[in-house]
Amino acid sequence: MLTIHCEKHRLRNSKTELAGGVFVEPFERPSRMDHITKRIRETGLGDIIEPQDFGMDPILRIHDAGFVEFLSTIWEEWKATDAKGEAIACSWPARRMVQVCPDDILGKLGYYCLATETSISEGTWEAALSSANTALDAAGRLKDEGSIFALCRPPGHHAALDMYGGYCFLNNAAIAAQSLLDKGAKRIAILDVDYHHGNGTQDIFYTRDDVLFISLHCDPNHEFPNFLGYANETGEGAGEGFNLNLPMKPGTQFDEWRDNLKAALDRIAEYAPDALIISLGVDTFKNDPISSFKLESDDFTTYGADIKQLGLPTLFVMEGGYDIGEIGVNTVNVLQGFEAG
Ligand code: 7XA
Ligand code: ZN
Repeated sequence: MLTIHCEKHRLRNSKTELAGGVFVEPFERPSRMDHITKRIRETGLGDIIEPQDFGMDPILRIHDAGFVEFLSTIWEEWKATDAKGEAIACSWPARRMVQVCPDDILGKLGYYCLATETSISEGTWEAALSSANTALDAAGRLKDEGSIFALCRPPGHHAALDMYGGYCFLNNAAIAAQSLLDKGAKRIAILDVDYHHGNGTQDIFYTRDDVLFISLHCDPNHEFPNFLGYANETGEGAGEGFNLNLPMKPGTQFDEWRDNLKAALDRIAEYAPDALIISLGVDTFKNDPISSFKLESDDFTTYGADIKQLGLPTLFVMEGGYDIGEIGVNTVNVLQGFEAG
């Protein structure tokens, strides 16, 4: 399987994540990618190539223009202040407050941010752009390749129409889905297997029936992003019935997870999409430092083969996964399981 990957991801190298009341080295760090590319080479999965640059148009098909302008300029604006560290939101337009973006820089950060753990640092925008280009390049090759891996970093599935957070800035999977539709596909299914609910992807496609979004994740009553991802969120308007959330309790084991995967695959088969996008997070692994599910490394191979049974052109887009020691094995196990399935 061909992998698309951009070295510019290294430009996203934030030093601060607010976790447990203190600042820690971010879990979402550049070395994650090194472990995955090393495993791809060790196993001979296939070539790894750099993406082209697709410009801003495909990004603006998904994200709000004011949000994109904010992301592309905020770091320069932040550096011009007397702030000592990275740009971190600390106030929000909460309930019964005014939902308008203010001129004040901290106000702007709060307006566009959905979670405070994600700071903006030098190079964040350039890396986010390269990650979107990675997904776009892979989407453009999907027809010829049949299946392909977009090794995106930073990840994307929490990024909404006009919000960043959960380590995500641009929604790579959504941008790829829209590009496939713009090139003639009629229906796309996005299956999100990351431990966390893909709130951004849900938000983007919630009122549409040309993208079926299904997410398998830890119950948001107990886990980030907390405020979206419940089973009763089924879509709205034309999108009613095209959003399926399958939340599971903390500590879920593979047998139960796989039952939910089967339900997701049945719904995708019924939808009969032209292509399938997998938002591939491997933070369902038993030793993941920020998650609680109990998948073993072999389980990733098993479910890769399960997905193959749909017989669809399949684009894998990298999302989360933070056990640095096993992230390469678990990611490549899914892709190899798919190929062998
Ligand atoms: O899929 N999303 C992630 O892996 C990032 C989740 C960020 C959680 C931060 C909780 N403070
Ligand atoms: Zn995750």
